[in-house]
Amino acid sequence: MVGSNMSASNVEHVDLEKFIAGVKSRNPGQPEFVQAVQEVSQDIFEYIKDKNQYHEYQILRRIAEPDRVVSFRVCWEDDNGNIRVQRGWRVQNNNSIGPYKGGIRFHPSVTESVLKFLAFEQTFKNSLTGLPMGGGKGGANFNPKGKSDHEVMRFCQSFMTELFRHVGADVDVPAGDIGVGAREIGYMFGQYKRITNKFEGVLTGKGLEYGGSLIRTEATGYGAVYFLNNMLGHLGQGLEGKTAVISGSGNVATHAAEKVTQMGGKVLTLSDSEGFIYDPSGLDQSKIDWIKTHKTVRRGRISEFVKAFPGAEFHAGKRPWSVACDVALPCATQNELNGEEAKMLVGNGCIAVSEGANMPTDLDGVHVFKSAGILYAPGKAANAGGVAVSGLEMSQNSARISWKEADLQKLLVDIMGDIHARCVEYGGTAGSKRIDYVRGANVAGFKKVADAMLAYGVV
Ligand code: NDP
Ligand code: 2IT
Repeated sequence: MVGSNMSASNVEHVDLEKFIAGVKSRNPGQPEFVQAVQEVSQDIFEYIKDKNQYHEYQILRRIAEPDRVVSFRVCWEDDNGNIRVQRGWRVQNNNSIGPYKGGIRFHPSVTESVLKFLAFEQTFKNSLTGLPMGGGKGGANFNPKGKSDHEVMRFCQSFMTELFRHVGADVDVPAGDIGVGAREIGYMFGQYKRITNKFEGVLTGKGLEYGGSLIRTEATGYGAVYFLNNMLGHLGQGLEGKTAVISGSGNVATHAAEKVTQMGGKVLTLSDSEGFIYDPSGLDQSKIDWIKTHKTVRRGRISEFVKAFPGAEFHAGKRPWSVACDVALPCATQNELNGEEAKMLVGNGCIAVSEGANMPTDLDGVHVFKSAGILYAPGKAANAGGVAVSGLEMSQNSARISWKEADLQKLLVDIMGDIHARCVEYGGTAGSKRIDYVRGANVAGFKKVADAMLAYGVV
């Protein structure tokens, strides 16, 4: 490590306030990115206050400046023959510990700020998994809702026709995220293979027929529940008999609901962008399967659940945080849980929150959870199971083999256990059982990347 042998120098240390002011002024109009950097900075400044080399080498400043942001035009033709133009991006945040790695999001709300925040978070998350992956994220302001299969295919092909020059199995390995699932990954992989004439592990979340890994689909949601169970276990409790409120009804939410149910909990809610469903009798596997098919095959709305299951209620335009519960899993999108809603959860007796989504709780909400002292796992720790199994997919692709389901299931459980242990190590306080999981995840995620950066010198 370069820095460890350095003598104290005259280099001036920037303080936290100046640092944040700098981030704000360099990134105007990018509130999500600023929020994500703010969320880690206090913990990192505290951790490095007596570690000169991190200051001298400007490590956090450099992690908070993406290696590069690529933006490109994506033209496609809709079914009526209209030419449509979208903007696509790939943010390559940091590749100090491995190739850039992170999902692709297709949603009308995608901006450079959103992708920069996601790529920044991904850098810490991927480090926490213990696997050799750097941080990246990409996407486009394309709305797949209401589009035909052929429209989605043409869009994905056009997107990859630009993206292919920036990615590769040892360079940058994208995957799915909001609006990008098995269908979109298939279309993008097909186009990459066609353009480059290479069959390589350039994407993860692939179909099992062409290099995908077992349990990748389930991994994020399952992992978030394993993390929740680990937090409860640290206090001598478990999920059995606990009520859970979950938001979202996509890949992460439905698999989180499935695992909570399997572990003896009762899932009361799921949601989409139009409102939430509340089922007082709990969502069993057959109801969860109905939602999975309804959302991913029929591409329907969650409101239709109450027609199929009349015991449930649909609350239009509302989020589920007013429903009393023991544990909550926000699994939809960023800033979907604010300070007021966090107070409502805590006031109604919620003892643990595990974030399946990325940055779903806003800064006020985080403050409420932390000051209430409840178990609170930030997304970069709790939802790391998805990218962890992506990392295992990369290993299988490199070795040209496929591992068995039972082995992968065990690896996922072990990786989530290791992340929990790292959070305990860096987020604990001597003489107390209480763990600051936010600090633990931030510091543990930072340390590995930072030490690799010190080894490289100034690059
Ligand atoms: P999906 O596209 O499968 O599902 C997204 C869900 O969130 C849908 O129910 C959608 O509702 C809802 N949603 C999306 N945007 C909004 C919004 N602006 N307001 C309200 N609801 C919204 O995505 P995923 O399940 O894959 O991703 C969910 C979250 O988990 C994201 O934050 C993602 O970054 C994160 N994540 C995903 C991983 C993965 O492996 N897929 C890994 C780690 C984190 P609607 O159908 O109405 O759009
Ligand atoms: O936010 C995330 O971790 C993901 N969308 C998954 C990334 C991946 O490369 O599997």
